Amino acid sequence: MNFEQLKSIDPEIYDTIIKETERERNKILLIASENYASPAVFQAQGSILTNKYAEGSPNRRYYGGCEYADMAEKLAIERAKAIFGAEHVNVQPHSGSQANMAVYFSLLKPGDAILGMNLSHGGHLSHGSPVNFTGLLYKVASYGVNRETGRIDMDEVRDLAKKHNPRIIVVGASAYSRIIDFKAFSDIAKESGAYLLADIAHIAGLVAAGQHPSPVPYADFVTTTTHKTMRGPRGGMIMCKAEYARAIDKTIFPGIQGGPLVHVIAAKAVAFKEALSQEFRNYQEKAVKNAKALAEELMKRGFRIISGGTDNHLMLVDLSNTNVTGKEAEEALDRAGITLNKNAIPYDSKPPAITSGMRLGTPCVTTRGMGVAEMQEIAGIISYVVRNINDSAGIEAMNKKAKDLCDKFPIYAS
Ligand code: DSN
Repeated sequence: MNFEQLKSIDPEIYDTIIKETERERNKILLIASENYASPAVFQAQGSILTNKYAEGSPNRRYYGGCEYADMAEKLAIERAKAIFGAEHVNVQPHSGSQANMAVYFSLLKPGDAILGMNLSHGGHLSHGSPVNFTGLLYKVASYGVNRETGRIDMDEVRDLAKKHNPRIIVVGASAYSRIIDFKAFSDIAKESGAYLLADIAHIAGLVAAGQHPSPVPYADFVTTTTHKTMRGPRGGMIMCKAEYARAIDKTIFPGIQGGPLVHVIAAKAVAFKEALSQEFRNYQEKAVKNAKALAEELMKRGFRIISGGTDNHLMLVDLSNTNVTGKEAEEALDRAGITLNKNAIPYDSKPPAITSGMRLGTPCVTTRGMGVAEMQEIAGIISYVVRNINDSAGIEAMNKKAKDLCDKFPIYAS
């Protein structure tokens, strides 16, 4: 990547970008919500389209000169429809939270009830956490996972829906490793007269590639981010039935956003074109295989995985039997060249800044071409570090192993 002008005008920011590039090249990134976007995505996102104001939607803008902004946005919408089969798509949300906010604001009044997955069991802030606008504005009821199975208990969801009469049921997670039964959620939503919002931010790439069942036939609204497994630019998107199109578009603009980020929308279009390729389908299949292999190898080494394994791109490791907290594991592993995040496990007794768990995902390592053999090697490094957390020399040796793996699977090489 060529940053000559940036280097001369702002050497400090140039230096920051170079250092981040080195970090991403030279560490094994296992944060389940991250990925390596392609240089084509970067080029669209870093393009001249950032200059343009285009409030409104294609062919209905509040500014002149929007003909190329229209082209970019129409391409993004058409490609998203081709990937997911949605009736209506809005590609303007700046983030996944904004996408969710638009759905809530289209349907709810403050004080209405929503039912979502508990953040501490793997849900998301914007599904009703007390510290989020959803928790402040709405009456929230939360479902979790069963203590024994680690899986969503559909009987609990049904009972809570009956008891709380939510106007929206939210399904989707940021730390749940099992297939989500969207049809079962849709049945419960219908029985209780609620709308169904499926937030597929984590699994969108898998859904796009047929590695996870799609919620599109069942949910009234489907939201996602476009980075994570979709491997595009950081941003959000809403899909919905045609009958809600106008309400959603109006809530996004002028309801909660101003000018769309045309450069990001163009980059979303590029990512969607990539997502329509066979290469992308193969990639998602491999990411799921790699996650299974990593989970199996960790279990062989005595680690407990919540729910006993994974069906998708991530897993949640319970560290309770290791005497190491999530925070300690995250820090020691980073010194060993592996970046992941501490994560609360269901029914965690430790606070969110400490936690008893860690979350691992395979989107990044799979993008750089690693496979099952490398997952086994990575599990070995993780196991050594967690079990020898005070052995600085050993951790240094693991760091060398991690670096060798990165060198074998280069990313952003030029
Ligand atoms: N922060 C994201 C994650 O890491 O899963 C969710 O938005």
